[in-house]
Amino acid sequence: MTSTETATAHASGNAATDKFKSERVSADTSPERAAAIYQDVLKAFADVIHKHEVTYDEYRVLKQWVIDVGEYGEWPLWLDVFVEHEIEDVNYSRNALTGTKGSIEGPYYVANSPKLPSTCTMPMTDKDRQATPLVFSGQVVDLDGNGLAGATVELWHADEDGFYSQFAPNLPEWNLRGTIVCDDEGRYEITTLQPAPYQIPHDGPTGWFIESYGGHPWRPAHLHLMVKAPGKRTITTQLYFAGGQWVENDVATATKPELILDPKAGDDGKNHVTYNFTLDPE
Ligand code: MBD
Ligand code: FE
Repeated sequence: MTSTETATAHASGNAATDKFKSERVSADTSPERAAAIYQDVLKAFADVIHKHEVTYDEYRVLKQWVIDVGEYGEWPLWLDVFVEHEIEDVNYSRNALTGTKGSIEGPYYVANSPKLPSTCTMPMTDKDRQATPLVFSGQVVDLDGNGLAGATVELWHADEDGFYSQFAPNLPEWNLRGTIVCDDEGRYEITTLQPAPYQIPHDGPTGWFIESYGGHPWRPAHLHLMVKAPGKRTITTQLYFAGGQWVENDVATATKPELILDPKAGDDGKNHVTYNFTLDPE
């Protein structure tokens, strides 16, 4: 992954694009299914163009913008903010799942984060330690509520300034990232920091796009999680905070009522909350 010198949309976009390109992706889509999907996509384009009588100037602006998104490396960002939630939604319904709801992965997941014990503190900087600590505990269970041995909880989130390690400069490689190895009953108790509301990078083409329709670039404060256990379906999800700014108006449309935490301030100066993850069978 390239390191980034400045916290710009261009730099974080290029880092996200490099990371995505380092993964090998494929899908077993038949030519018939591919034809059906592409024809419908083009039909949707045609419908919009005719409905709004799109002008040649508007077409050329689109063309320029698409080129810019690529040059800034912002396709992972733009697609995950504006498209991924529909993919996530349709896959949850199609598989008739009943476990904990998922949410979008977003552009900043990195696999193979360092392992941490079931009771742990996330790697953080001295600056991060000045934020309010959040003690997040719970259990990974199956559909009958039995604790799952061999479960892991991968957690990644931004610091108070809204920066994700490996996508912003001057942060330790695995800051606020870890793979928590749960105990034999799937339990964990993770101390991290209470995250803040987050602005997606908006000084590049994704930001110009949002500005063009008078939108905002904010996401509510959130934790990203990927929860795994042997023989169970992996959940990729996010957790949010009750009453938090932008929970009702997330630019990425990725909040759900089932994914909202309501931490209580303890006498120890830390926020405390419990949340369990229920995994569907594979
Ligand atoms: C994020 O942190 C995020 O979660 C999403 C979905 C998009 C951009 C940045
Ligand atoms: Fe995020």
